[in-house]
Order: sequence, then C-alpha cells, then structure tokens
Amino acid sequence: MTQYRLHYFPESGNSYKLALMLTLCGQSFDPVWTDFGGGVTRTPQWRATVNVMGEIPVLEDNGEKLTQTAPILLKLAQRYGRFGETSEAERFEILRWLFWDNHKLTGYVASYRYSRAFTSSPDPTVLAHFKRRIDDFLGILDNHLRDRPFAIGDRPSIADISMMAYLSFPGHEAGLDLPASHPAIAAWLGRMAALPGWKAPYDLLPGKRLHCYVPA
Ligand SMILES: N[C@@H](CCC(=O)N[C@@H](CS)C(=O)NCC(=O)O)C(=O)O
Repeated sequence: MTQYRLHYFPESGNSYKLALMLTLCGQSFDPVWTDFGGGVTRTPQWRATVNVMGEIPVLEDNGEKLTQTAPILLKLAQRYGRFGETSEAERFEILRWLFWDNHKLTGYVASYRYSRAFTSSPDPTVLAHFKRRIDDFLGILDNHLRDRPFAIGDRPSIADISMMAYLSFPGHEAGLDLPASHPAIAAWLGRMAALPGWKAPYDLLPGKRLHCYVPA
C-alpha cells in the first residue's frame, strides 16, 4: 500500500487539491504542516532538500517527493482509476482545464486571496488588478458550467478537483459570495461537495493557521 506524506499549510488550496483527491480515492496521508508564513519554503535548505521550485504542496509517494498538482492529479487518477479520462478527447479536455486553472483561475484567485486576507497591508492597486482578472475568470467558468454538471461533461474529474479548490474556502477570505455572483459555480461546488467522502479544506488540512486580516 502506498504511503503518502503531504507537506502543506492549511490555507493552501493547492494542498487541498491533493488532500481531497486522495480522500475521494479512499487514501490516507500523513499531514506534514509546513511553516509557510514563517518563510520556510524560501530557505535554501528547504529548496535543496524538499522542493527545488520553492512551493507547497509536496506529496511524498513512498518517499519520492512529487510536486506540481496537475501532474500529480493525473498520476493519482491513473493509479486509482478515478476522476480521469475515458477517451483521448476527455484527456484533452482535462488537460485544457488543468492548464487554464493553474495559469488563470488558481493563479489569480490564490494570489488575490492571500494578499487580501493573509497580509497586513496589501497594495490596493495590485488587489484591484487581481480582482479584475478573477472576475473575468469566474465569469468564464460560470458560463461553462451553465450547460454541463462538471468541467468535462457528465462526471467529475480532476479538472473539477483542481478548479474547485480555492473556491471551497470560506467566502470572506477572498471576498466572494458565489451563490449571489456566480450561481452556476455555486451549484457545481454543491455537486462536488455531495461526492461521497468529500471534506472541506480546513477539515482536511489541520494545524496552526495564518492570521486572517479580514472579518468573517
Ligand atoms: N502550480 C503549482 C502551484 C503551487 C503554489 O503556487 N503553491 C503556493 C502555496 S499554495 C506557493 O508555494 N507559493 C510560493 C510562491 O509563489 O513563492 C502547483 O500546482 O503545485
């Protein structure tokens, strides 16, 4: 049986992608809380020994350190025969949304939420720029989900797991009220949360939290 260790911090939606995928596949993992706020991932020692890219999450798979959630999700989907593709066309669709998520949706929502909620004096110009970008991306996703229950069609896939991660944290952190602003996204999040075994981010990622500067 594969032994997993997940290096994470609780506010990390990227970590949640892997924690949720493992959980939905019936797998357990040892949580390795990491002092992201204290700057440990910026240290030369951590980069030399844990992740040369200086990022969380890192998934240890029987001792092998894997990074980048998209290829890890693809690997887990193949290993467990869950949330992957059943045809070449579906594989293309999954990759298309995974790349879009990493570059656009997660890239901007994560940066916006982190600056807004977890730093003491965010630059308003930078925040406004991020917000304009995420409004556009959320609109694109909401449109896409109006005519289909999940990202690639009738069944949930790793593309959904990847894209839902940052949208599953408490709304006040990113200042989002998705049921009011993007009802198709809110309905899709509800369908994902109804999957057997689903758990919310802070239930899967325990431990000391960053100070949150915005009120709940
Ligand atoms: N594309 C990466 C993104 C990972 C990522 O950006 N992680 C954040 C924390 S959730 C991080 O470590 N950021 C550090 C930085 O940007 O310097 C993935 O999917 O694993």
